[in-house]
Amino acid sequence: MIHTESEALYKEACKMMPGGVNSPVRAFKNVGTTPVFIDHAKGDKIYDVDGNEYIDYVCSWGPNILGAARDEVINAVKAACERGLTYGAPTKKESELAKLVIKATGFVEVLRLVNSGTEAVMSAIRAARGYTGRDLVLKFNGCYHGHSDGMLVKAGSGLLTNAEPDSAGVPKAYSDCTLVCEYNSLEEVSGIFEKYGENIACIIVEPVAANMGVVPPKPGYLQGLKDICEKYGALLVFDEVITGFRLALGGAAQYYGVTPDLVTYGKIVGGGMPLAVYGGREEIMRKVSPDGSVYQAGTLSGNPIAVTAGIETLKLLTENPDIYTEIDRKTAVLEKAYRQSTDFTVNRVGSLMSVFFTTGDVYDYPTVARSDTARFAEYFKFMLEHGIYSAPSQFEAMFVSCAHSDEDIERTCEVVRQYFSK
Ligand code: KE4
Repeated sequence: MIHTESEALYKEACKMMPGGVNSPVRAFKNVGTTPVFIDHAKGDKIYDVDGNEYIDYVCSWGPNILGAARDEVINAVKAACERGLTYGAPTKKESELAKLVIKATGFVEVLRLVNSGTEAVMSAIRAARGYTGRDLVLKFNGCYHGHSDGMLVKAGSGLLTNAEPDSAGVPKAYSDCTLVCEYNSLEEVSGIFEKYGENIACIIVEPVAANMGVVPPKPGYLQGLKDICEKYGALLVFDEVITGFRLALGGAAQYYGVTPDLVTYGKIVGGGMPLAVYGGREEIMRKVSPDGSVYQAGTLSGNPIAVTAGIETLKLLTENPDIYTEIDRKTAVLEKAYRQSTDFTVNRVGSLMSVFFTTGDVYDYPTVARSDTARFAEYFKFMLEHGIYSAPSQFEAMFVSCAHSDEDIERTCEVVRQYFSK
């Protein structure tokens, strides 16, 4: 494949934007090659500026569960644009989207629309703190919840200690309010709650971790977190920005049968537009301004264009439940091809999957960290050059959409077999 136009555009972009991108992972730094610049996408295909065609397993990091540029969504958004892009005032459509989320999840009673997963998480944590009157938040090593200061932290030096900043520009005062445990260890969580329980506002967790590659919860783990929260009067927050409306219409909460106190959604709920949600139990959400004293606001929150994309996407998912069995079946075909081609560890939950360039169980960040990232980079480049566009990092997930044809899945399996038989 030639990449001359991408290389030229990348050089120019780097002069004006950090890393030439508007989100770091897109810079392909983890795989040591020039990012491809995208011209357009349709269905399960994505096309770069040099005219190369790829089967897309990034799906914009999750939103494109229906494939890119789904006709019904595009047509509805086009019509909505004619009526104005934003009003900064309430609209009927926001209530229509809220009804779809409340019906789909079955446990969300009150919610607020915001513009990004980061904003949804930041706001949910503030609501949890406002409701409990407590300051501390517990998160898990390897889980990512957007770039609000308190979430950009890493485990402190000793066990059961406060976190440390994991980014320049995050004051220690912020990281002091965050605690970090290893994912999938209830023992560590119990220990931390014995020490800090009375001042922990909430646990925030990816019910299926997908930001260290795909790491499923061990049996009983999510329910165990809920039980510990109930014992100490803390709230359980599911960050379902990735899993929401993907693992099932009701997300991981439905898939695992565990109901959190608060939940965040992003990506799919906006149909590819900047829209995210936080919500949950009414008594908690009534704390949010203007009903309550927890302030949160946004100029473009619930704007009619993003809401239209979200409504059309959720309507299609609600009206076509077989989409979930289809994307699960297709991803299982991919999983089988990997498992038959390599001893490397494959984790899959529904239409989320990762191949880790290590062997043995991968169930938390330390076991993920055993992966050979240099070997992953070589695999990534081989796949890209053979027309398969997957995440440029060992620590991301593969996403499958209902637009992925059986032929394209089979073609991908062929390239997988080719790579691992080299
Ligand atoms: P955004 O602020 O990027 O919309 O959402 C943040 C976020 C929150 N919670 C979870 C579980 C997430 O996965 C994310 C964002 N996911 C990454 C992909 N791993 C977005 C891609 C990127 O950062 O460019």
